[in-house]
This record gives sequence, C-alpha cells and structure tokens, in this order.
Amino acid sequence: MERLQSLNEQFGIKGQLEFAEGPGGLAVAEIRNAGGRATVALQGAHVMTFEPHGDEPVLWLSDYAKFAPGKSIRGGVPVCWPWFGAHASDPALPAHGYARTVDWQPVASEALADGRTRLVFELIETPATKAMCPHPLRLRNTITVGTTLTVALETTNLSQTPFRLTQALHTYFAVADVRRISIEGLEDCDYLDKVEGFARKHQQGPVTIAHEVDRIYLGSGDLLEIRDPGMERIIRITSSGSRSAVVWNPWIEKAEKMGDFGPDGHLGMVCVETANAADDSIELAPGAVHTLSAEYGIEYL
Ligand code: TA6
Repeated sequence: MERLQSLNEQFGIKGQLEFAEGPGGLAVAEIRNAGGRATVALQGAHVMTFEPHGDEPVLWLSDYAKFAPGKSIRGGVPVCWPWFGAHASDPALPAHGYARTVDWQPVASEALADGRTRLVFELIETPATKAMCPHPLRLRNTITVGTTLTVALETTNLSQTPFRLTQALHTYFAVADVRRISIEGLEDCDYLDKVEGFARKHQQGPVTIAHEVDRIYLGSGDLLEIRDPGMERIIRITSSGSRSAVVWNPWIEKAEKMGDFGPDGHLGMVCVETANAADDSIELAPGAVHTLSAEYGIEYL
C-alpha cells in the first residue's frame, strides 16, 4: 500500500510507531514502547487493542469482530460522534454517528520525553459525512500510549452558529467474568435505564451485572473503577469533559443477535463509556472547542 509507505515516511517513529495493513486489509498504526502497546485502525481512529507492558489486554476486542470498510469494529474504543445513540430526528442515520466508520488522517506523531507515544488523527470530511452533518466541524482524536492509554476527542465548531453535540468513547473493557465485577464511582447517581424505556432510576452502591444492562448515568464524576477479582485488578478510568457515563452489557440474547460477540462473548466484556449524552449534551458556541478525554490504567489487587 503506497499510502502506508507515505504515512510511515511522514509520521512513523522508528521502534515506536509503524503503519501497516491490519485485519480485513484495514490500515492500522502499531504503537509500542517501554510502557505498553496499542493498535489503532485509521478507520474511526479506532483504538482496537491496548496492553501495558507485560500485562493482560485492558480492552476487549471480539474474536468475531468484522474488519471491513464502513463496518464498526466490535471492541476497543469506538468513537460515537457527532451524536450518541439514535439520531435525534432522522432514524435513517446510523446509530452513534458516523465517525467510527469513516477514514481518518494521521496529522501528527510524537515520541514524548516520558517515553510515551502520541498520535493525532483528524476525521476526513466527505460529501457523505457532510450529508449526515452539514454543520462545519473539525474532529481530532489524540491517542497517547504508555503504561496507560489516553484518548482525547477534540471537537471545534468552525461555523458562526452554535452546534449541539452528543458523543462517547464507547470503550469495551476486558474482564475475567462480568458476573463477578463491580463498577465503583457511580454510587448515588441517577441513570436512564434503556432496558426499561429510559426510565429514570437511582444507583444504590456499586454497579454489578447479572442481566442486560444499558444505562446512561448522569452527573458522573471523573474517576470510575472496574474491580475485577478474576483478573485480580482494577481498571481505572479517569475522564474529563464529561458528566455522563454509559454502562452496557448486552447479555446473552442481545449479544447473539448482534452476531459479532461469539459464544458467551458477553461474559468477557463490559462497556464503561465516557460520554456527553442525554442531559449532558454539549452546546458548542461558534469557534468553541470541546475535549472529551479518558485515561485507562490498571492497578493489581
Ligand atoms: O452504549 C450502549 C449502546 O447504545 C447499546 O444500546 C447498544 O446499541 C450498543 O451501544 C452497541 O451499539 P452498536 O451500534 O455498536 O452495535
């Protein structure tokens, strides 16, 4: 692929960052350094894998994920933008927007002094994306890899009129057995329960999973933790630019219907999504910039 050669000449970092052909022929950026390693598909600027050096993967990536142009990848860190969930007025538009299924362009790379590797992508607007969202916007995704992974989504309103944005880092985390984990940090938050028609409820204690869970938590803080006794670790999620968090596990029936989880795939994953959703939508003034970011790290129990 000539494109890969050109990308490596422009943004490659010897021994740290290389562009290559990935699964399904998708172009990927392979990042590795003393702290950890990650693989990022250029489609969707989609972090597919991340593991700190010598540790188990932090992100879950389905063994049955479909890697094809225009198809969202089941796992990793899908970018939901410029809307989260169903489009507010046009049901024909794709759920979770289009950012995760279109091509992005690397625009900068850097070997940081602290040993981490940084790669910046910008979404490539096309007539198809402009047809779905005519409002002039710029979207960048800055990915920083070391012993932790940081994903920072920066939206700039390029027009003279305000834009209302909803979005999420729809992150899939690898767990030993979802039935044994607990998610801490959402205690006493209200949430909208999508499984029960978006009924508004109140979270008592840590979140546990024993059936389909699909909840938008409101007023969430900037530190959430997934306590996983099976892997004897805590996954720490430190966020900024977000006051809402989504917790999702499709459970058995819905996972089977989706077709890219595989047998019992739902048991090894949980989505804890850093979002601007529901009441937490963002009104972007003309020229304004909003950054939604999350840092993922682990601590052993
Ligand atoms: O974030 C949870 C959710 O909105 C669920 O309702 C489910 O639709 C999930 O996202 C996955 O959506 P996808 O379009 O990636 O299959």
